[in-house]
Amino acid sequence: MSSGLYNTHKGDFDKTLDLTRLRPYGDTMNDGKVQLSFTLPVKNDDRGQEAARQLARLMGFPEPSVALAQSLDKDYTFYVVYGSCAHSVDYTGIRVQAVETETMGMDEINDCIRANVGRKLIVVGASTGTDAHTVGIDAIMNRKGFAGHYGLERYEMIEAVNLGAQVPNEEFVKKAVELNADVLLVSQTVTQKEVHIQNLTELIELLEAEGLRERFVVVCGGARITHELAKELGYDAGFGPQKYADDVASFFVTEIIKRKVEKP
Ligand code: B12
Repeated sequence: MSSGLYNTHKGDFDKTLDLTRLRPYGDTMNDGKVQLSFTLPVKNDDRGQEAARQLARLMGFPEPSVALAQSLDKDYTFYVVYGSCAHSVDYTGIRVQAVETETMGMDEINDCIRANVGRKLIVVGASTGTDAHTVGIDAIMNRKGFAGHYGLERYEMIEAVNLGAQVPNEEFVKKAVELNADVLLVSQTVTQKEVHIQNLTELIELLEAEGLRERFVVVCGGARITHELAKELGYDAGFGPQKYADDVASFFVTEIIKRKVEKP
């Protein structure tokens, strides 16, 4: 039942781990301990704390304790609640849809483009719609990169054009055609009221309406983007946190070569 990690990490002294009934780990195996935080639009008093406890019980924490109640202003209070989660999940049954391309290093990616495409790949990226967050797309595209991974601008065999934030889908598509792009990179950070779904869907619809969808490899990313969601919305791939330029470039280079083989 247990993987190698569990054997070396804790299996020697704890035999109670059951991955079919996985629960959070706090101080001891299976104790279910969780700390959660939320804000209630009420003043900071005993009644507010009891409301926080009752909500935590309804969320599956039978004996919650309020570790912190802090006034944000006179009518809003921030709570940190500590408790044991009563639920478990079957980890062994979980299957996720993930990008399967193996990540190459920057030099390897450049060599791969040189050998298989024979010219620079043109990559156009933006944070689209009303989204003003640029740090995510910059992390992937800017020369200096992010967390020790160089960005696409540094890749010798990639022409990276970062259009910045709040780029309307129409303008994004126009620019992609003008630059004769191979790859479109779309960043979405704000997910309030599902605005990212609307915006990402609109881009695909626009590309389809203009007969351009197959012309580009289209990839989206952001803090709450999964590969599964991206595929559902008609994208070739989706990348979230802990993914960098080399992951993304490995994906689109492999995809472009695959398409060349299928439709030379
Ligand atoms: C910095 C920031 C801002 C800055 C942005 C500055 C800038 N130039 O980007 C400012 C102050 C302007 C801002 C404004 C707002 N923000 Co803000 N902001 C943040 C903050 C603190 C950090 C985001 C960030 O930079 N992360 C770091 C990057 C590197 O991470 P990342 O985006 O996930 O990127 C990684 C991956 O996701 C992936 N990736 C990202 N994009 C792409 C694209 C592709 C193609 C690929 C392959 C991969 C990829 O690669 C990156 C590296 O691994 C977050 C809270 C937080 N701590 O996350 C809130 C947050 C994102 N903001 C939020 C909100 C609500 C707003 C505002 C609406 C607030 C307001 N009411 O005005 C406005 C937005 C206005 C607008 N029109 O968009 C919310 C979003 C909630 C939601 N789920 O929708 C957050 C989560 C804060 C919160 N907890 O409420 N914000």
